[in-house]
Amino acid sequence: MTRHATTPFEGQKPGTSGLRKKTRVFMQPRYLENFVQATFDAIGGIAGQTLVLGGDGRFFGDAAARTILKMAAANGARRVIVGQGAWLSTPAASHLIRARSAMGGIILSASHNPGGPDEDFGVKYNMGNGGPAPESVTAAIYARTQYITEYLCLDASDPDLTTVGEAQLGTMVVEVADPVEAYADMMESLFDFNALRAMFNAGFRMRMDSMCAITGPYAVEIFERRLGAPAGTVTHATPLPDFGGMHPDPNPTWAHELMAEMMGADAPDFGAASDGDGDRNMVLGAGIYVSPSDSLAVLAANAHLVPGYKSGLKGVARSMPTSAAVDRVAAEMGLDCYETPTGWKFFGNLMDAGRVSLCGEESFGTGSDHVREKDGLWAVLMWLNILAVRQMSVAEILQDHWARFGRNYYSRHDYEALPIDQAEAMLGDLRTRLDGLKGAQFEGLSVESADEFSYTDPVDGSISTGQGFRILFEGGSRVVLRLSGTGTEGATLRVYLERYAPGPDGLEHDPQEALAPIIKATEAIVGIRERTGRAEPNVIT
Ligand code: VG1
Ligand code: CO
Repeated sequence: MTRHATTPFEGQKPGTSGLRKKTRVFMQPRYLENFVQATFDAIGGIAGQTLVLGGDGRFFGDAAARTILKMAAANGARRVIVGQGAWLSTPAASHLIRARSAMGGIILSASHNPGGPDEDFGVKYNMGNGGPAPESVTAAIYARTQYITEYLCLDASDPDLTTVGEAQLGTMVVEVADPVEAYADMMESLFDFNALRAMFNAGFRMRMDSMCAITGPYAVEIFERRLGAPAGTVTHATPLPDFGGMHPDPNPTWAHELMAEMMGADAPDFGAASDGDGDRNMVLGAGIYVSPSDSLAVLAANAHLVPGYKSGLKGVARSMPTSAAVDRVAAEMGLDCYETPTGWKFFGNLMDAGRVSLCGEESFGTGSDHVREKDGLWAVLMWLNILAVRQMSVAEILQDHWARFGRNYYSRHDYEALPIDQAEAMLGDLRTRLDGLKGAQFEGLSVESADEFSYTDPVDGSISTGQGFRILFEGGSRVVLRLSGTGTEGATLRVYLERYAPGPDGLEHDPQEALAPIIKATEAIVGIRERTGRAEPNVIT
C-alpha cells in the first residue's frame, strides 16, 4: 500500500446527486482519488466494512472502478461487491446495499448527462439505507476535499471485473456480482409476472428504449426473458461508453425516436425510456404522453392493484416543483402527503420512518420504499401491472383519472447554459421583490403569495433553505423557479408551470396552450427573455 501525497482540488463540491464534472476533469491525476479518499474519510473510514460499487457503463467508469477498488483495499475495507463490468444501475446498487447490509456504496454516473471523454462523469456516495448521502455528509466530504493531503492506494495489478466470482485484493475480497439478477428477482417479488406474461402472450405490444445506457441488460432480462415480450422489444439495449451519442435523458426532446414511434401510426400499446443510470422513466401510451406528475398520481391511485402494494400505501411524497396531482389522490384516499425539496435524498428519511411508500419528482423520477432511489424499470412495471389488471389503455386510464380528480396541466421550461452571473442576478432580483408581488396583477393574473421554499425535515428536523421560488396565482395556478444543481456548464434555469382544471372539461387542451397565461405572467414578473436574450427554452417537458 502506498500513501500518495496530494493537495486539495478546487470545485469538488457534490451537488443534488453527488459530484458531476466533465470526464476530463475527473481524469486529471489525483482528482478522482482525492474525492474518493475524502469520501472514505468523511464517513469515518471504511476499515472492516463492506461496500457496493458500480455505474452506468459510461466512459471512464471501469477504470475509475478499478482505482476505487485498490483504494478501498488500501483503506482496509473487508469486501467490495462490484457489478460485473463495473455495471450497476442506480436502483440496483441501492438494492444491493440494502440486501447485503453494506455500509454504503459508490455509484459512478452522471445520470442523464451525456457520456464520453468530452462529456460528463460523476461519483455519488449512497448510505447504508441505500439512499443518496444527506447534505450533512456531502458537506463533510466537500470540507475534507479542501484539506486532504494524502490518499491510500494498493500497489497491485488491476482487479478483473469481467468474470463473476470472488478474488482477493490485498486483504479485501472483490466480489464481482451479476448486476441484473438480484434486481430482477426483487421485481418478480413485487409484481404479478404471471399476469404480465399473459398480457404479452395475448399480443400486448411494448417498446422500451434503453438509450444505450444501463437499463438495457435489465430490461432484456425482465421484459424479453422473464415476461416473454418479443425479442427486440427493448431497443438501444447495449450500454455503450458514449451512449452511442445519445443523450440518455428520457423526456420528449431527447427520447425523440420513442416519441415518434409512440405518436405515429401503428404505435405499440405502451412505450417507455430510461436515463443513463436507470433511475428515471418516461412512459407513453399509443398517441399519448404521460407527464411525470400525472404518472405519480396515477400510480398512487392504483398501487393497491399491484401485489407488492396490495395492503395500501403508507403515505406519498413529491418534490415541491412536482404538480399537486398526487395531492388530490392523497386527499381522496386519506393518505399523508409530503412536499420535499428537489432530490431523492429527502424521501429516504420519510421512507425509513415508515411514513411514505411512494414518491416522485416532475423530472421523470418515481419510486417506492423497495429501494431508496427512484427506479425507472420499477415504474414501467407498475404501469404494466396496472394496465394488466384494469384492462384499459394508457389513454383511457388518464382520461378516467382526470375525470375523477381533475387535471393539473403541467410543463417545465429549461434554459440551459446561461451565464452563471446572469442567472444568479435574475433570481437575486426576484428574491428582493418577493414581498411586493403579493396582490399585484400580471397579465390579468393576480398573485396570491410568493416565497422561497425551505424545508424542515419532519423526521430529523434538519432545515434546507433556498429550495426554489414559488409564485402562487389565484385559482391554484403557480410557477416555480430554481437553478439546477446537476449541470456541468453554466447555470440551468428551470421554470415549472402548473394550472389546475377541475372536472372532466378541457381534456383535449394542449398543456402549453392551457399554461399560456401563466407563461406570460412569469415573463412579466421575471423577464427571462428580456434578461437572457433567449427567445425560448431549450427543453420543454
Ligand atoms: C435534477 C432534477 C431532480 C433530480 C436530480 C437528480 O436536478 O431536477 O428532480 O432529483 O436531477 O436526478 P436539478 O438540480 O438539475 O434540477 V438523476 O436522474 O441525475 O439522479
Ligand atoms: Co438518473
